[in-house]
Amino acid sequence: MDLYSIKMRANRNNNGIPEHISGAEKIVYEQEIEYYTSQIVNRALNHSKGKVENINIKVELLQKNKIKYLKALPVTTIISDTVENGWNSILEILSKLGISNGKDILDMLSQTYSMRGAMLLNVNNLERLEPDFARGIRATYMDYAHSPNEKFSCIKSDSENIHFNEALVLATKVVSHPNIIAEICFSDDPNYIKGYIASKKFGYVRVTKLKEYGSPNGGRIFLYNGSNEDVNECINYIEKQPVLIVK
Ligand code: PML
Ligand code: MG
Repeated sequence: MDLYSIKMRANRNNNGIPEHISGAEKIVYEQEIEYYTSQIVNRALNHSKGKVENINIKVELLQKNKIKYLKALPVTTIISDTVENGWNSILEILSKLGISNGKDILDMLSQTYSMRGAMLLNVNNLERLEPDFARGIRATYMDYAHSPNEKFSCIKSDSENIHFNEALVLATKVVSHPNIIAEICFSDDPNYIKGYIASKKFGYVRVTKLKEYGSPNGGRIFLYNGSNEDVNECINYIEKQPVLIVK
């Protein structure tokens, strides 16, 4: 049975500049396209970042033999009672990964707040590797694998599950690339204060508090460890390689 990618992006005009509000994607069977498209359009219309003005939907047939299957990263949770403790836990994991400039890396997170995608950062010299700094790198073409008979069971309606489930897919895909040593993320949703650091070595480590409620700040950094000649192939993998995650 054919699989299709559905991608949604929603924005509103902010003095002539499109301001990103919401994005989502699924990989589904043909008979599920209508159902999931309406689910993600609804999501854009009810986003906590406010009213959207433009919603773009793209539906594409995928070549089945090009899809890569990956096992989801193992998940652990660190309970942080303050924002400071939360970021300190992330610093500790960075240091266990052999990354000694963690503080400088975290200082760069504020540059991601207005970006649509993630920063791709050379972990050794802190050089930004995205071709377009305002856009960043967008991880796409990924979802959980499901069977055609599962009858939409992979939709979870509460926002905690949506954030977590989508982030686990993204992180599993991104850190599966040999040159990505880790990903650091916290949500830009003002109602969601959790984030994570993901790596092949320690899996997906959730941190329960990385900001205060109400803050619209959030972003992602992919930490790149490799030669400059391999950057394009890595970006291509993150943005274009279809991946399905098996739990
Ligand atoms: C986002 O949705 O923008 C990021 C989600 C982070 C999810 C953290 C978690 O709950 O594990
Ligand atoms: Mg988000």
